[in-house]
Amino acid sequence: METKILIIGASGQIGTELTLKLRKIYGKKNVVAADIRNGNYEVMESGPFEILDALKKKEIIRVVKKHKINHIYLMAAMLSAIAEKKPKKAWSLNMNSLFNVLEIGKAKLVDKIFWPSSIAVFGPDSPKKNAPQDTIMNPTTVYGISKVAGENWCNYYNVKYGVDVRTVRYPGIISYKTNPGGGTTDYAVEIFHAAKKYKAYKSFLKEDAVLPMMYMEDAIDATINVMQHDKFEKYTPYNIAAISFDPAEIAKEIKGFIPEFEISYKPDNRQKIAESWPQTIDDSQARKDWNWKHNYELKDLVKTMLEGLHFTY
Ligand code: AKB
Repeated sequence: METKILIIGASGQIGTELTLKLRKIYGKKNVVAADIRNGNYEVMESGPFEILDALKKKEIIRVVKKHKINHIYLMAAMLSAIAEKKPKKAWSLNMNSLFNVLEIGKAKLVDKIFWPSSIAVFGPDSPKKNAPQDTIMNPTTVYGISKVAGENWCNYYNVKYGVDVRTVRYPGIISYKTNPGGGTTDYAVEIFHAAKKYKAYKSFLKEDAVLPMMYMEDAIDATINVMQHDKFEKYTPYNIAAISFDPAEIAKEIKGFIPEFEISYKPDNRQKIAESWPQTIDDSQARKDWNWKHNYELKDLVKTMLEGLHFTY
């Protein structure tokens, strides 16, 4: 059967680049982008697009039937920092959008679902270094709580109703093509724009706030690879890791390209969120089960970001 994909949240940071990559692999007409707002020019022009609210199940079903969709990627979510400001709205969006899609899986209207989780599932009680996939979680953010709950619901629908749902836990994702919005790891994208524009950046995280990060291309590969894998014995929310660094380290790398670049620090409420997350995570199971590997080290990422942004400024 031909793969027909629906991406909900296709105008967001990861959704945008995921849409373009999936269209390259599966063909433009087979990948329907959907979001509550229009996407960028490339997303809108390169294939079918539907305005779609992830909270409206009937609407999702209509789009699924119209395009004969069999795989859904649910990328719509409210991220950690903004979710702290709008807890109920975040909970509603993050959970109810997932329920909608899981119910569609239960009704056998689609046969595979991708739902992303995050390093936000971990909390202050989790190991700071090399946090295992299965460990004490106890997240202290609304976003983290929604991700742990979501993972449990994915497992429930998988065991009880045989829904094939797949999950990776994203670290902070960095790209020059699309901007994140409302996350704690957003500084690692902002810093490049500021370096190019002003040769200076004021970080909202402390200089030694080490967090797991990843270049977008690696994140997209992980997402597509976990979906392309034949069949998993059980639902597994996979840790995926690439690099970990703090603001001081990335600033030093940027200085290698832009010697005048200066970083200063004014930590805000996002520092507390960062402190609740691990610095590094153990992704050995993903590496073993479906050959996950990252390609971008810190040096490659910094070079690619600065070269990519060159054309934007
Ligand atoms: C955030 O900072 O909220 C996200 C994430 C780590 O899931 N980038």
